[in-house]
Amino acid sequence: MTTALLSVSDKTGVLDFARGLHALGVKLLSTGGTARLLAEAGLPVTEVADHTGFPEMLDGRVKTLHPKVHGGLLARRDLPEHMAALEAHGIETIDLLVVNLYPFEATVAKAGCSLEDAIENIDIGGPAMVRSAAKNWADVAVLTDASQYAEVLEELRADGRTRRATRFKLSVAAFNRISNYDAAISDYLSSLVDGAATEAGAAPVRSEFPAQSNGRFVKLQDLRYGENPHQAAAFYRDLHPAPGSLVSARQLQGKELSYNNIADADAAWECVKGFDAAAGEVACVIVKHANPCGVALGADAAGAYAKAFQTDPTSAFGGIIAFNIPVDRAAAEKVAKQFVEVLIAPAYTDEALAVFAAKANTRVLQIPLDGIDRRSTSAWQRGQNAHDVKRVGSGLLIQSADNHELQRADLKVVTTLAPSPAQIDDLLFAWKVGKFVKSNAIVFCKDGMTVGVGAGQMSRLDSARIASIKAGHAGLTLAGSVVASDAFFPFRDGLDVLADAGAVCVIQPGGSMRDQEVIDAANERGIAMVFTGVRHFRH
Ligand code: 93A
Repeated sequence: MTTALLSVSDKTGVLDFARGLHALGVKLLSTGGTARLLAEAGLPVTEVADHTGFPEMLDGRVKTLHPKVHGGLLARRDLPEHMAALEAHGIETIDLLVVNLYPFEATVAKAGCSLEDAIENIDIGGPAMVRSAAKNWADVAVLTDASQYAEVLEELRADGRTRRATRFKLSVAAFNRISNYDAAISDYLSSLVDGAATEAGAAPVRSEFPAQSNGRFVKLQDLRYGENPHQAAAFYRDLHPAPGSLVSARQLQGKELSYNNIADADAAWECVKGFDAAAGEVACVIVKHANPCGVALGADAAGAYAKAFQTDPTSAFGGIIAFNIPVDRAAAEKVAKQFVEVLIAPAYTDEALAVFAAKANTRVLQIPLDGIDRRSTSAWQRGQNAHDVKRVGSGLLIQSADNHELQRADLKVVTTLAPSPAQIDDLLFAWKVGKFVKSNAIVFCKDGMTVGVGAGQMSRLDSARIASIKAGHAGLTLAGSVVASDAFFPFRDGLDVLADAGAVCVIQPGGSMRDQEVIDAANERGIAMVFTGVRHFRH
């Protein structure tokens, strides 16, 4: 090991790393700002400009784009012709490269970032060096993140050089980094609406659906199989996941998560997260085959679970259970009485964990919710996806996610009878649950719990019938219940099924050609009905 070149925008940890290199007798080359930092700390450092004999120019746009840099990085040490060419041109080898790039992603993430600012933050020389070093990984170690400093220093201290496997790993990480960097630039530029017409200093107008999208994912784990055993599968996360999302789950115990476990856990978690425990909405959601089969609010976790379980004890067997508050011993003891596939909560008491320790197969997941800001205008900060994606043939359907939150003031009473304040609470609860039930969705509720769920039918009428049959099987009465329908009633027959079952209030979007027929039916049957003006299809 003879020479290292350091050129970093984010200077975190670089001084200690450079000190370590110096102590091992490594010669340090560096660009302007980085060189200054090292020199001020008393380290002997040669500026790249002095090394190449060519000054930094064009406001730093050309700093390291020189054959003395790229030749030193790219020459194959095992080829005599390469080494002879270096010799002939007076070029020294560079064996270690430390680069992190101009902060393009952070710059364009700032509100009001101008096009000029974005463009100036496109790093050219950095990625060029990273590519050269990463291509020549057999001889050169390339570090693109401060988290890599410690391991490399340790290897150098141990035997004066980095391990081949480490250099390969660093090269892969380097190509991933510049690929993600270029994707961020391409995504940003592709999102500009008439970018060339942007006024000097102004923030360009950006489209939510760019002309090209380079969605990036990082593998979290391989899965044993997919939805069925003959399908292979893996679990990936977004490059920058939102706080409080399933991908940040820590598995505290239990068998390996399966593909279906993850899909169901996401449905349960997204539904329970919709309730704000800090505002008194302590909730429990039980999911089976991607549909909620029991949702309830309670005074505490145990209370919410007991109610949610009552909705459909048969389906709850082997279900996925999610809470939006920490699980304590009382809740754990109740839950542990039946077979649970996956349990999810923001935290667990030690006593609760001790209860599950006896149930070795139950997968216990912990997902902190503290990073979420419910009042933020950014979906990401609220812990929600901004977009929803579905695969179709060789294409993708992308839409903004269904993040609509209905407010009390949005409700329009359309019947002679109006719901009482307590009934409105239940209607809003039913509506929130209905958003997570596959269409056609019919959700009967009473006293902050679901009492009958009809999901995924091809006709609304059948969903209504199924919800009422299931309530009967669970021994629950629907007399005095409220109902949410995720979309309008095309005819009065669906409403008649709800009335026959005992419902007294209905919440639905409205907007059917036959709204008047349905309103008349509600008045005739003594039902209070409110329109939301918004529907929640979920397929
Ligand atoms: O403007 S550049 O695209 N042109 C270059 O030749 C160049 N060489 C290194 N940017 C260039 N860099 C970048 O400068 C590095 O990727 C690093 O982010 C930054 C470090 O500059 P300084 O050491 O002056 O703070």
